[in-house]
Amino acid sequence: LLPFDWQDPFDLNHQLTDEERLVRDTAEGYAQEKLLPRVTSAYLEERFDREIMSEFGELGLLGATVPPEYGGAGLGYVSYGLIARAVERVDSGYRSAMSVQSSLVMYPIFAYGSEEQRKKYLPKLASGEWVGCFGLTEPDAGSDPGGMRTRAQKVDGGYRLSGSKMWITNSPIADVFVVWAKSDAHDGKIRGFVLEKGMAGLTAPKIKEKLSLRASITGEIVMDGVEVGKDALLPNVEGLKGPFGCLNRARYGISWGSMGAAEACYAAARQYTLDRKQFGRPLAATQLVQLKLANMATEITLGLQASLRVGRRLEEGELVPETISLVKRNNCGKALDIARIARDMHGGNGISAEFHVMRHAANLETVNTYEGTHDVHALIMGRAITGLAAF
Ligand code: TGC
Ligand code: FAD
Repeated sequence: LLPFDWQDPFDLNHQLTDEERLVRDTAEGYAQEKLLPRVTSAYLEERFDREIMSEFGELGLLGATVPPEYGGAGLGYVSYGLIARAVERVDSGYRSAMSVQSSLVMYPIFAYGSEEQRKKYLPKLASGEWVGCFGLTEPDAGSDPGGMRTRAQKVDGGYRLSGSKMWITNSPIADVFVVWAKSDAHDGKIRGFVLEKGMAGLTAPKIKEKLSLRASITGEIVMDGVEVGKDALLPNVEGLKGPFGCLNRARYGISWGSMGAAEACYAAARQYTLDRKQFGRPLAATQLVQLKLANMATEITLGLQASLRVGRRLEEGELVPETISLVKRNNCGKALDIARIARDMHGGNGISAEFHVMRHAANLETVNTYEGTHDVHALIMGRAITGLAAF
């Protein structure tokens, strides 16, 4: 009989390849040694340290699935998920910076871009020399991105973009902007454009005073008649399947990442309740605390196993978007519950930045909302289950 491993009951470790274990250990080592020591001050001061992108790049953590000829690491989707899990074990905001760059900026340029666009942008995004952002959401179009107002008009030699995007991760520090607009030159269909910092009419003001994801920088993208050449258009996709194709990858990564945050909260709650004595015994010796820890271990184990399954299917070329909704929704919702309960188990100390759990809980409020809210993913599944769209 093997002993029960409280950190890995289903032996996920041995379901990984040697390469995946190496990627995991590299990402975990970096996250614990370099990210954890600075996260509290970054969070309290609402600051994203730009050099983190260069550090990610040096370690090959950006665009992990992009082929090496474009600067990526050429890894599989499980490795990508393991990176997200390691980084989000420290902070969801740091994982956001990584996943936007990898899945929402590098992926569309790789999958939908011209050869010139790939060569121009991907190596510098992979190294972290350039930071990217992804503009889909607008002030009046969040869950329903088909209602976007941003327009691209045909002009001599290219396009003129007008409109604004809201709640955009990385935008105030971005060099490269992947934005989605309805294009008059393409029968009003949604098309992707790559914009660059410094273009006339393009600004990206920071959104201040967030109470969640404070170590991630978020902003608007304001396009006031930004004129771009024809070469700014992503030539190989049109319609909402363009942005959704990127979101599939990012949502899948978030399913791993949110479990990393949950694991951090579970481990913290376990240690805290072992150390803390009330009524003459450790809190961990009480039935209610053990029930909570058992529930956490169960949800994390099942959630990770589900993400692994979806990752393996992606690697086999099987992409069923509703299964990605299933794991994104389940894992984010469960991680948020776990973080809130871990906060409670820490008592008063639980509200202190020093113990990390409340920061995770506050972050996971955003993670449960972005990339499709918890309820929108239920509706995506509901449509597939019933054949009826209830949005
Ligand atoms: P619908 O009619 O369902 O689809 C329109 C077209 O898109 C295709 N499609 C997909 N293609 C690939 N993958 C998917 N997952 C797809 N889902 C849909 C579909 O086949 C169709 O193609 P075609 O060729 O027939 O035109 O579209 P709808 O307008 O009814 O959409 C409904 C809904 C709810 C599914 C969708 O709008 C939705 O998912 N809303 C949520 C919006 C969202 O997730 N926004 C995320 C913004 S980015 C972000 O949050 C980044 S945070 C990053 C960070 O910091 O980590
Ligand atoms: P709404 O769509 O207005 O939803 C409000 C509420 O109504 C939710 O509870 C929702 O579930 C519910 N609801 C909506 N439609 C229905 C329905 N049909 N039936 C029942 N309930 C419904 N976007 C980007 O494009 N790029 C980014 O980089 C990015 N980064 C983000 C970073 C942060 C910190 C945050 C907070 C958001 C970010 N987003 C980004 C935006 C994010 O994707 C949206 O906030 C999200 O998709 C929800 O849209 P909304 O905020 O407009 O909410």
